[in-house]
Amino acid sequence: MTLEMADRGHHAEDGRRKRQTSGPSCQHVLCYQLFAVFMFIIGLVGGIFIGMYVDPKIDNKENKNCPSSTNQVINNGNTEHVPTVWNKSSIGAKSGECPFTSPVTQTRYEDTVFAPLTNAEMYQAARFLKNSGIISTLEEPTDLTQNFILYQWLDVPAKNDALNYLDGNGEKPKRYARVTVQRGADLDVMEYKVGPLGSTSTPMTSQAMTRSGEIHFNSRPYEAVEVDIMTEMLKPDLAKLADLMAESFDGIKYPDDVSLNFYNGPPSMSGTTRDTRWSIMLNGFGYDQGDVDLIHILPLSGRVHHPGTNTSEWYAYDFHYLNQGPYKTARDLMDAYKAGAIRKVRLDKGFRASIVDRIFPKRDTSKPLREQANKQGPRTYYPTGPRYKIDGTNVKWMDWSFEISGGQIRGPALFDVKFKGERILYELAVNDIALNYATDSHSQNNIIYADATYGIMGGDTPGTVIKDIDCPVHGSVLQTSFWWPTTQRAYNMSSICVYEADGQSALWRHAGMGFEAGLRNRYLVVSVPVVIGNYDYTFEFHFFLDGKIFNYARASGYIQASFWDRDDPKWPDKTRDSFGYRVSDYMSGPIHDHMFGFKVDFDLIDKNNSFQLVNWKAGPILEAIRTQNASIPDAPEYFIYNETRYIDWEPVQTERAITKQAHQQFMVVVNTREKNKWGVERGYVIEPLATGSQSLNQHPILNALSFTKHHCAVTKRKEDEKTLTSMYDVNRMNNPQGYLEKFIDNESIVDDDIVNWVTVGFLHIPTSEDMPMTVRVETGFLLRPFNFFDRTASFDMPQHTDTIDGVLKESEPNFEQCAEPPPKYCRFC
Ligand SMILES: *[C@@H]1O[C@H](CO)[C@@H](O)[C@H](O)[C@H]1NC(C)=O
Ligand SMILES: *[C@@H]1O[C@H](CO)[C@@H](O)[C@H](O)[C@H]1NC(C)=O
Ligand SMILES: *[C@@H]1O[C@H](CO)[C@@H](O)[C@H](O)[C@H]1NC(C)=O
Ligand SMILES: *[C@@H]1O[C@H](CO)[C@@H](O)[C@H](O)[C@H]1NC(C)=O
Ligand SMILES: *[C@@H]1O[C@H](CO)[C@@H](O)[C@H](O)[C@H]1NC(C)=O
Ligand SMILES: *[C@@H]1O[C@H](CO)[C@@H](O)[C@H](O)[C@H]1NC(C)=O
Ligand SMILES: *[C@@H]1O[C@H](CO)[C@@H](O)[C@H](O)[C@H]1NC(C)=O
Ligand SMILES: [Cu+2]
Repeated sequence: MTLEMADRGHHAEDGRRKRQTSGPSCQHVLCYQLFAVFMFIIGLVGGIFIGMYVDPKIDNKENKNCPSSTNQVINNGNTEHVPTVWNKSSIGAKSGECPFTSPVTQTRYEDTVFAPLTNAEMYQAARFLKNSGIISTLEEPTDLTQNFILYQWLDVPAKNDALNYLDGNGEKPKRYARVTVQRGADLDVMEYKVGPLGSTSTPMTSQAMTRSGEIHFNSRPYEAVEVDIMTEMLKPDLAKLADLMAESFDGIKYPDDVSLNFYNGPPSMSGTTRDTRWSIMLNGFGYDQGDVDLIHILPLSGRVHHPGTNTSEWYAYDFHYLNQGPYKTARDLMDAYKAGAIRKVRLDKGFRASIVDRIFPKRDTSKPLREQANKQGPRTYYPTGPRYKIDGTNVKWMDWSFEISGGQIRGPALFDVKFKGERILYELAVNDIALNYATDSHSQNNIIYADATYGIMGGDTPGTVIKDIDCPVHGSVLQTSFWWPTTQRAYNMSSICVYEADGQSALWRHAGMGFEAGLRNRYLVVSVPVVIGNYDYTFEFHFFLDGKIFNYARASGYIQASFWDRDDPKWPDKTRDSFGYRVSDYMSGPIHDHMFGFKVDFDLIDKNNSFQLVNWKAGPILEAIRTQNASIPDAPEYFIYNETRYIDWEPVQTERAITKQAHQQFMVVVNTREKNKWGVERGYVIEPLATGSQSLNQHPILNALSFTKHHCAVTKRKEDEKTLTSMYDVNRMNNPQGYLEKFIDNESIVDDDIVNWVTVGFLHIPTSEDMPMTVRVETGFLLRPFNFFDRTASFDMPQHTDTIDGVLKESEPNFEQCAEPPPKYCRFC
């Protein structure tokens, strides 16, 4: 569900890279002035965000607003006071705002080894590349033959270097940028490692990480310059079709009412040429040129042949109207249309005017309020202030500690995840999201997106965290930066929210006859909402008190619809076709999947781990017993049934992909040299939540995006096998070069540094409930201690225990009634 680019008629703009792509009109000064104002406002709002939630000084000032500091009652585990937790007479009592001490002790990122690149670092790298002649411009590129920066992200230090530093003796790794450069002059894309960044005595260098010509120019991600040229190029053709558009599509005027979409279909199979499908769609809401829904796609489409940089060799062809074609030229299509040689469609009059009412996400005022819906719902707050600390990008909470990282291409990542002083993971990272659509449409069948080709945390909107909706008022917002190729500038966005959540249910409980005990489930959340065109994904990492980590991938946003041709004679059932349901007036919801690929690099205690499948089986008693001792002659007499369940251990010796789980398999990572008190190998189990699987067998996607075939693949960790896809492979699927399957080549993974590549996803059959908006679908996986501790790790927490004799009473720390600070933020004011 990614929209690469949408030309907004005369306000051409890249819809996917909202506010990023210059269209022809964006070359007008006014457009940039507006943009500058916009970015200024973002700066201001961003500033307010930082001020409120990150800057400790301002937080202190806010503390002065608290009526008195005696408000801050923190019981440090002493249980001599009877807790007032359930003092009913005090509930509802008027009191001051809750005490709040900012959890953010340091806002500087650059001191951290894994921190995402900052704006300043991106500029430093860009200036260096300009000065060394590797890029030809630091201004907005206007010509395809220029060499300019596409994207930048942190070049994560080699693991050995990072560990040597983290674990005590090594030198602190310096920070480097990984920079992709589109080289129109050389007809390729290059990647450079640029640094060290910051002020160091070491002179900066740029090291080419790819060979010249290795990444073909035509397998590059889409960018604005070519989109603008294609848009301009299509203008005369579309002008010829103006009557057809007006007649068919409720009187629309070209270009004012129409946007152009260029889809990644992908643009090439070989990576050496470039052809892009386009279609038109109705303009959306009128708030910002970049606001697009992908619902109103109209059945007028075609292709552009646009390899290389010599645009005089580019041409438009393959025109289709209502899936009828191909017509070589717009003129041919118009002639056939005028001659009545083809079937026509006519949208109902007034349809266009109803778009905002039908799909803009506002309350449906034609419906009465539900009973009591005019009251505020339950809310959570920190009665004694935050219990986590954020130092730059280092987060600490309840004996957990980790580094927040990530970049604009691959999305969020966490490094050096430790619990109770022991390392659990070296890296836990989102790597890619793959989607593949099926629908009966010339422009949209087989659309394939690999979102890392465009950027997962890459600046579709400047502030993706929506306070009080996906991030509590008291949550801490961290900013990350992205590089926008269109202006060759870096921008901040409020992209990460950290907060402690109240699960409002028991993490564990037992109520006996003479006692009751339990622990309320509270957990730390790192929430990263990203916007990729029409779709929103929220990645959440949840850290639990007992050592579990839940990883979620959630989806919401607009579906990418397809035109529903109600008069298409080939479909007998007018409510559905082979690829989906009719979901609205002229919309069909194309089936597709969302497959999320994660990198999970466990370092349980130390780097060298092993992988086991604990197979959950069933069979005759004797068979079960003989899996452990083959010389047992007979089954013991006391088993009452002949069939039993049993488990069977399979140490996996060499790299392996787990694709179809024939029986239930527990995927366990262990450190075979580390045993718990009971002599058992200490481990963690990887448990996918409900997940869809790849159903394709021969499709070209299966190489480039081979991670979609597996639930999990385990490979030996290598510095040159950093991510599970190459960001160029989806544009050269017949010749992929950096895909997961290549890593699986029978190397030993016993007691070695290993990586688990975990894939989870959902299969999406859009229904009418996806209109106007897909309502939160989720999947994910759980990392759970598996004999890692001698006993449950959460029993060191203050908890609730109450015995009938009154002798043993334990409770959570005391607190005094206080008021949640009111929301104080506003993005657009
Ligand atoms: C309960 O709250 C009331 C009002 O704040 C206070 O007077 C009373 O002492 C409290 N009781 C206990 C047991 O803490
Ligand atoms: C965000 O932008 C401001 C102003 O340009 C800058 O001072 C700050 O360092 C930026 N933050 C990051 C994370 O780059
Ligand atoms: C671009 O293509 C045209 C048409 O094939 C050709 O005449 C021209 O020489 C080409 N220009 C360059 C710079 O190669
Ligand atoms: C249990 O089942 C196995 C396999 O079907 C069979 O060989 C064996 O005789 C059975 N044993 C008993 C005690 O029924
Ligand atoms: C298997 O079980 C038999 C019978 O109890 C026992 O004698 C033998 O030592 C066991 N084998 C192993 C390898 O433990
Ligand atoms: C993998 O390696 C093992 C032992 O190292 C060997 O026996 C096996 O034949 C190899 N398999 C393949 C497919 O190369
Ligand atoms: C981990 O395994 C590698 C490869 O077998 C070995 O060279 C290294 O010494 C081991 N490291 C530790 C900490 O055991
Ligand atoms: Cu979907």
